Amino acid sequence: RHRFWETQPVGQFRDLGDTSLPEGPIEAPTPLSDVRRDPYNLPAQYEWTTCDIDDDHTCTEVYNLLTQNYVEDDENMFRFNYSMEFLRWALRPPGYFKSWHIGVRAKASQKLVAFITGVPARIRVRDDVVKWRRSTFLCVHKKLRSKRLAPVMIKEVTRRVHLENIWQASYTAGVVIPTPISTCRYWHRSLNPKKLIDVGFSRLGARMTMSRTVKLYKLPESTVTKGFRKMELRDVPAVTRLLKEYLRQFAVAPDFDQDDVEHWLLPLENVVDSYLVESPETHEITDFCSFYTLPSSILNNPNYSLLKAAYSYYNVSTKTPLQQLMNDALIVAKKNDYDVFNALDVMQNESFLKELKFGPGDGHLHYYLYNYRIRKALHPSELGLVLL
Ligand code: YNC
Ligand code: MG
Repeated sequence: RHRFWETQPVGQFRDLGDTSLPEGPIEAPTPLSDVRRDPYNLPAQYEWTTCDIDDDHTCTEVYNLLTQNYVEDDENMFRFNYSMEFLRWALRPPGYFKSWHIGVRAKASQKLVAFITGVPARIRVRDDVVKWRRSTFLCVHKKLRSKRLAPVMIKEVTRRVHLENIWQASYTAGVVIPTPISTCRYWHRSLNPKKLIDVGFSRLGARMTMSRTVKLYKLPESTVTKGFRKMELRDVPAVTRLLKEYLRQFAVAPDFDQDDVEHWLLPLENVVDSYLVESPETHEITDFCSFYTLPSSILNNPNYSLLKAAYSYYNVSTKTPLQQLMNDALIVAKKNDYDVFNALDVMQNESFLKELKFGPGDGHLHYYLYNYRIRKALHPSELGLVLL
């Protein structure tokens, strides 16, 4: 039973496989004047706050809440540690709304105890481009769990999204709720196998020694593709064209314009890295790859406190084979001291994962749409969308 999610306009488990239901919005927009004006009620000891993440003090509070209470792996060995620069990047894309950065404080102590956010995005589902909200960073302090605070926060952010005349949302989660449009898996490519084994992220394979393992994952010193270089501001128009054309083939994908590409893909130190291939002859931009930086805190290890992880983001190959392009991405990540390179099995990633020595992880990532029905779950390779 899902006491909350069964009341929401999302695909319901009981409707799975019912081909008589139409694809598309589940509920029509209501007139804006019918959207509730007042915030939802919180338990009496708590109050809503809008988090101004431009403000260093507030941003630090958000950072601390998430670093101590956000997503952990199943065995509670690692916890995401999004940096402040990352949070500012993720929460301030073109056209963002401050009112969608929502916190909950304890009235007496003014301590920040919960957080939820949305950012605007245009996402295409098959032929339908809609304004969406992308949702992340839902977090409730560990001491306040299982008190049904999350549904109130989701309703409140939904209300504020409706006030901007937006009626759809996309989000991902590790938990199964009604109803995933697709279920993906993370794959991991060791860059620093010794550290990964020391901290319990991976295990020494059967019949393997440490030195053979280190040798197995060794990468060349420099990239092999001619014309491979970091993306620059002047590349924004070409990268936008390349990406637009490439993302067409997927059932669900963002609809990026140049401003989005500048924000989401232009390199930003320790946040997002993008490389491209410029043909040495024609100077045409033919290929593109990118990853974002999301470290995890290593809980309870005497020697290490942080795992430096790169996450595969958007990659486009037209001339360079995707496998070679991604191998170059691994090489630059290794050079920049990342411990592991992670990738979902979305887009065409399955074509290189095994060959480049990625191993499957044990967690799943489920993709969801709010107020939008898809008749049949999608294969991960039909997804052209990576959420942070
Ligand atoms: C989750 N991750 O099923 P039912 S991902 C959505 N996403 O409801 P309570 C979730 N719903 O099943 P707790 C969820 N996790 O009874 C739980 N739920 O219908 C549902 N963890 O609430 C759950 N961050 O307050 C149940 O649970 C109800 O105290 C139970 O709080 C949950 O950001 C949570 O994993 C996740 O901080 C806040 O466990 C807490 O356990 C926590 O009793 C660690 O809640 C951090 C963590 C989640 C990361 C993420 C995506 C969020 C998407 C939110 C949905 C947005 C919908 C779109 C809005 C519409 C806009 C328009 C138009
Ligand atoms: Mg709760």
